[in-house]
Amino acid sequence: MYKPLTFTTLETLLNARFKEGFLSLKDLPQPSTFKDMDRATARIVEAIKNKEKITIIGDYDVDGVTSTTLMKLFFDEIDYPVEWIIPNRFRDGYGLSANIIPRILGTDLAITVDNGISAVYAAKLCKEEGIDLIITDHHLLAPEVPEAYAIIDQKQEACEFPYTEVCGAQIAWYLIASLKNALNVKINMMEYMELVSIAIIADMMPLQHINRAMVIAGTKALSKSTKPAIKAYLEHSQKTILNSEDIAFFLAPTSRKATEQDITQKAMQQVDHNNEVIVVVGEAWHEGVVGIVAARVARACEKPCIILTQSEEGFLKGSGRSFGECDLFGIVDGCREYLEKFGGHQAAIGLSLEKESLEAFKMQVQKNFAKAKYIKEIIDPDIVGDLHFSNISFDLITLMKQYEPYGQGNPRPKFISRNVEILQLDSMGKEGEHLRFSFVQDGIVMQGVKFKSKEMFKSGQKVTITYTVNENHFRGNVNLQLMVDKVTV
Ligand SMILES: [Mn+2]
Repeated sequence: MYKPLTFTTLETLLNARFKEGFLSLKDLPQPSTFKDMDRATARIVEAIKNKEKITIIGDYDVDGVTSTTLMKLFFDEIDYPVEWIIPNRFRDGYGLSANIIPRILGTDLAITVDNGISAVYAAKLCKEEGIDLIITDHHLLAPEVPEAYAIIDQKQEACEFPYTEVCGAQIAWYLIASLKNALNVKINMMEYMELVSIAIIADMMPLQHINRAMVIAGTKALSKSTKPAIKAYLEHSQKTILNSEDIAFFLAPTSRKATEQDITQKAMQQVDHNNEVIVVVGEAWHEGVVGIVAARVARACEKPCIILTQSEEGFLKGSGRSFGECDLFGIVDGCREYLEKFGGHQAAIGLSLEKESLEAFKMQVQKNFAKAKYIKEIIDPDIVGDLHFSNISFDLITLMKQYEPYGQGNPRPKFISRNVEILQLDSMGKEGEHLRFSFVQDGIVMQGVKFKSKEMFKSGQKVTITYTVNENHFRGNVNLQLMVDKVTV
C-alpha cells in the first residue's frame, strides 16, 4: 500500500533520485575520456587535411537523425563537404549494413553515428573496399565486435567515460567538441545542444547525471532557437518556454506516435478479456514500437501483455510488459519449450517463437499465470505515496520544480488521495471532452481536471483519485490544480 506523504518525505524521495547531486555542464567529462576519441579525431583531421571523401551513416529514429544532423551542421560550419546517409528502415535495414556499401563506394572515411556496433559484416566489406571506418554508437556490444579504425562507444569495457546511459547524439556532440578543439575552430557548442536535448528525451535516456544538465541547457536554448521548425512549434502551441515534457509528448514522437497509436488501436481490438495474460499477434507491425504498444495495452487492460509480430525471418517476434506485481519473466520462463529466443526481467521481456508453437504457448502462459497464484495488486510505479489535501501547497510545487525536468528515470511524482468527495463537476473543452472537478477532503477543497474523459460521475460521490499537481495560470491568477489520472469510485 502507499505510504502517507508530507513535504519532507517527498523531498527525501526526490533527493534519493540524485545521489551525486545535480550536475551542471561544468561537470561534463572531457572528450578524451572516451576510448578511441583521440584516435578518431586525429583520423578525421587528417581526412580534412587531405581532402578525403567523408560519409556519415546515421539511423532513422530521432537519435539517429539528430546525430547525423549534428555532424552535417558541424562540417557545414567548417565548410567541408561531406555525404550523409540515413538508411530507410524497410529498404536498407538498420544503420550500417551490407545494403549501404554500394552507395558509399569511393568514400575514404565512413563515420557511423548512433549505430554500427553490431555491423560486423558491413565493417568487413568496408575494409575490403578500402574504406576506413569510425564507429560511434551508444548501444550494447554483441560478443563479436566489428573491426574498425576506431570505435567510440561508452559501453566498451576499456572506455573510461563514466556514464553508460547516454544516447548517440551525445556521442556525436562529444566528437564535434573534440574536433573543434583539434581544429582550433570557433563554434558554439550550445547551439548543438538544442538537438542533443531532443535526442536524449526521444531515445528515453534517464534524465539524471549529465543528461539532466544537457537537457536543461538544451531546452533553454531551444526556447530561443532560430530553427524554423522549433519557432513554428512554439508559435503553434502558443508557448514561450519549451520543457522536456513538450519534447517527449509533442516534438519527438512525430510519425512514430501515429504508428504507435494505430497499432495500439488494432491490438486493443484483438484483446481477449477472458485471458489473464494478454497475447496479441499482428501481421506486419513495426518491430520498433511493439514494446511501447505492449506497455499501453497492459496499462489499459491492467493485465500483463505480450505483443507479437511477423518478423522478416519468419518467426513471430515481440515484446511483453507486465502490470502491477506480476512476474511476467517468471511466467514466460516456464514456456521455454515453445520459444526460440527469450530474455528480459520481471517487468519486460523480449521473445520469438515459431508460428506453429503459438497456440501451445498461449495456453501455457495462462496456466503458468494461474499456478503462480499471482494476487492482483494494481500498483502504478509512478505513484510516490498517499497525499492528504492539507499537504498540497505552493511550497510543494516549488519543491517539485527543483527536480525538473521530469521524464525517463525521474518520473513526475504522482499522488493518490482516498476518501475524497466530488463536490462539483462539469465538462469543458470544445466538445465537452474534458472533465473539471471540485474535490473536497476533510473540508479542504481542490480543483482538478481530467483530460479526454467521458466517464460519468456524480457530485457527492466518495472516490479515490490519482494525480499530479501543477500551477494553473489563468487571467492573471495562479491556482493549484490537480491533473487527474484516475478516479475510482
Ligand atoms: Mn540511439
